Amino acid sequence: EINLENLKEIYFAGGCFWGVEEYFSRIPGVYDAVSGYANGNTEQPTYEEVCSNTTGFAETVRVRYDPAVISLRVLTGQYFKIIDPVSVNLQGNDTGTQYRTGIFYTQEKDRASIQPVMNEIQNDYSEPLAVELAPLENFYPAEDYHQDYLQKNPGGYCHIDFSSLEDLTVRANGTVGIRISEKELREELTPLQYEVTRNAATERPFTGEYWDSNEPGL
Ligand code: MHO
Repeated sequence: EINLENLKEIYFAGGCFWGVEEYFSRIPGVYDAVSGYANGNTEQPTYEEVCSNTTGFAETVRVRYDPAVISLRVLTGQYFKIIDPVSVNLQGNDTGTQYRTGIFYTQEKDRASIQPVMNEIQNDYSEPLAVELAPLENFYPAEDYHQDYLQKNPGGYCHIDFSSLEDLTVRANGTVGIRISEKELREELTPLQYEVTRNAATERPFTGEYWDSNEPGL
């Protein structure tokens, strides 16, 4: 039995939420990922209002995770694999405030887990990171058709190149992001961890691979 009270949440804005949601849904220890709109200045925005670029919302994914399986630090490291952290309001083909990058937290102490990862990433760039680190001000789940979009629309628009991520992870053998089989996953995780991981995937068919997020990579 999963105790939902043990789950934590963090909010990642990384461009079009279709791909971001799909990505986090695949990470073991992530219980669920929900697409929505965060840190804007109206209430209950529609997708069209968010696209009008006058409401200040960022397409954002709420990630609920089990901290016994994956730490916020590792989760943050995974986030940086799928964004361009120095691009201002631009991810993939998509431009505008709606597509800004950001990590929005609900507990002040989460900053202390996230900031060191950002500092380390910053060392790799001469420009300042464009990623906002800020408290979550508001979050509205997006319309149903935006949830699990890439599961409902295989081959649909996705600014994240999942295939290049796989190549990268093969080369980075032994670090975060290597893909492991379900058999290995079962052997490596405690029954509770395994159940949480499986639960993240119950809504969708098992594809044979999961992200191994147990190794600290950053
Ligand atoms: N370029 C994509 C973005 C969709 S996303 C939900 C489109 O216009 O369909 O922002």
